[in-house]
Amino acid sequence: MENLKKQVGIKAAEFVKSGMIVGLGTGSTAAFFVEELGRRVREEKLEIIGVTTSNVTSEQAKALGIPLRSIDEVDHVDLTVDGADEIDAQLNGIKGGGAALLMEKIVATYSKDYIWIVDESKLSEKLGSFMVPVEVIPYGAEQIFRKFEAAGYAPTWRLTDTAEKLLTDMHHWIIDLHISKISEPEELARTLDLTVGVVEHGLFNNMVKKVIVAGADGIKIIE
Ligand code: ABF
Repeated sequence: MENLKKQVGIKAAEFVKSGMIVGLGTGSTAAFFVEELGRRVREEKLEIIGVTTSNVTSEQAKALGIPLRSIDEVDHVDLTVDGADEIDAQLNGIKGGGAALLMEKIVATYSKDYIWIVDESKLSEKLGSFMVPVEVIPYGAEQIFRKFEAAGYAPTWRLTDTAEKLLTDMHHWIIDLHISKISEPEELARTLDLTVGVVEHGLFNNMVKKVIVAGADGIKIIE
């Protein structure tokens, strides 16, 4: 599996040209993309500006010598490459398994081009095999949790290894929804968007432009 992730990470780096402002995704697959960019910066003198989607990715980019700016220090992002947890046949996706969904969605929003890199295990006919992360403000979060229970979303708190509520890079909590089949992801997204106290959620509908998938029979690009 790691080899498939590495393949798509390197493949996606081919879309990066000198002079680009590049959104750097989070997760184990995106880490291969960032690593390849670092190699090209070092060995090919690739000139790019990176825009991070998490503290973890910032640390990786800094260690690789990739210049970084915050999203507010650039006019736009030319290309963002990121991982995903599940993608349906319409290229709607679930992200946030890595608890970085808020910064990832912000950077994706200001990106002219947007690519996901995944191994084939992430592809589903319909979303729902992976939980839907929902980032919430701590004050009132318990009320939201009860609302989700009543709605039949089978919510669970995103916890640390020591069973504490995980605090995201932007200092919020995450409630994960376990909804087995999501036939209308845009309807669910609207419901979540209208829930007071929800900052953002991991449904990335109609956002990605291209998905690079590595599988047993090689790499394919879906767009
Ligand atoms: C990140 O990539 C997250 O949104 C998503 O959860 C994760 C997928 O991680 P991996 O590539 O390690 O499967 O963007």
